[in-house]
Amino acid sequence: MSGASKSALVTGITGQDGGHIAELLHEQGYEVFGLIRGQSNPRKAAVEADLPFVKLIEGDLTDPAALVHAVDTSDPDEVYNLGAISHVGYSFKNPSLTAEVTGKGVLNLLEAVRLTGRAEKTKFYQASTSEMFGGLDYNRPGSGYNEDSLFHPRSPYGVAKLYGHWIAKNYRESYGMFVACGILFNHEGERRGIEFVTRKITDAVARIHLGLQDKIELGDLWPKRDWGYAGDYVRGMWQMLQHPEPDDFVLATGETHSIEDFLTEAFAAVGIDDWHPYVVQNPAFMRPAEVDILLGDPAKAEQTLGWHRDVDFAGLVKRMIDHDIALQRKNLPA
Ligand code: F7E
Repeated sequence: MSGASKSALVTGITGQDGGHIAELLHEQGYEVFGLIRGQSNPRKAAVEADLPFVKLIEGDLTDPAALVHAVDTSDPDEVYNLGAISHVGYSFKNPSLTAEVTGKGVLNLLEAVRLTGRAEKTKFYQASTSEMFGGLDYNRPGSGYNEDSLFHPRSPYGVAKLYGHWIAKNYRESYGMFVACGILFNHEGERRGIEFVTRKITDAVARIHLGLQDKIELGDLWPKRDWGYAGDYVRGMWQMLQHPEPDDFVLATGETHSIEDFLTEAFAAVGIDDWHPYVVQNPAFMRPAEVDILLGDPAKAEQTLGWHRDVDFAGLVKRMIDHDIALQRKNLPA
């Protein structure tokens, strides 16, 4: 199905998923609008260079009037609400702001769609997250979390996302809006921010490989995550909005790996067998409450949407390392 003559509004356009979905929508022929916040957002120039086809609209998820303006300007067939304070560690330090942006921001955007008379026209994708499950032992089914699993969020971020998830479902049930919630497990790639553990590792390994850095400081190394490739996951977001019925879907790989596994794979990619001499643990990167293990079961998305992931764990680490080595080489003096 082509998106020719369709319009989409993407919040979180400066983030990893915003970049991937904007490209996908542009390739499908959509007119793509992106919400960008801040008086002088330092990432604006990078977005303009990376995604020149995106029409940027200034506004903030905490500002209802700005969202009405954004929705009126873009007149979207599809809204992708990817904007959030998305760093779990940061959310412990700024819990109230996280509630406003990551939680109440969803309500503000849904209201902007509804109050401008677009409840029937506009399809809405809400970026829900595996952080809503919490990873606790008693709460984890053997085959992995699915759409029916219990929620027990373990961070201000997870709690705020749970509000966003339920208010999105509530607007589906209350107003008949086409609202789909994608419960996405960790997804990474070349566009991932350096503050997330995978990119922090691949950036450091690239620099160590090129002799630009000696060590990497990390927090806990035992937590396990179900890591997939962001490009595969944004395709799933789009598929959710093309499905005849609005619904909730888990996107995951069905595999889980510890941070130690990620280190092993990343260092092996540059020919280093033992990563221990390069890694220093620093309590500053540990969290007041940790999500021990995340493992998702994507069967519903696979069977209902025909979604599949192309990139596996080894492929993900390899493409991130290759990208970061090339990036560092570009910055080296000739
Ligand atoms: O941490 C541990 C950390 O920050 C992964 C977000 O996209 O996915 C992401 O949340 C694990 C945690 O991602 C460091 O304690 C150790 O156990 O890369 P992360 P996350 O917290 O899993 C979910 C699905 C989302 O929805 C979020 O928005 O790695 N860890 N040492 C570290 N983490 C970081 N960031 N930095 C370290 O130095």
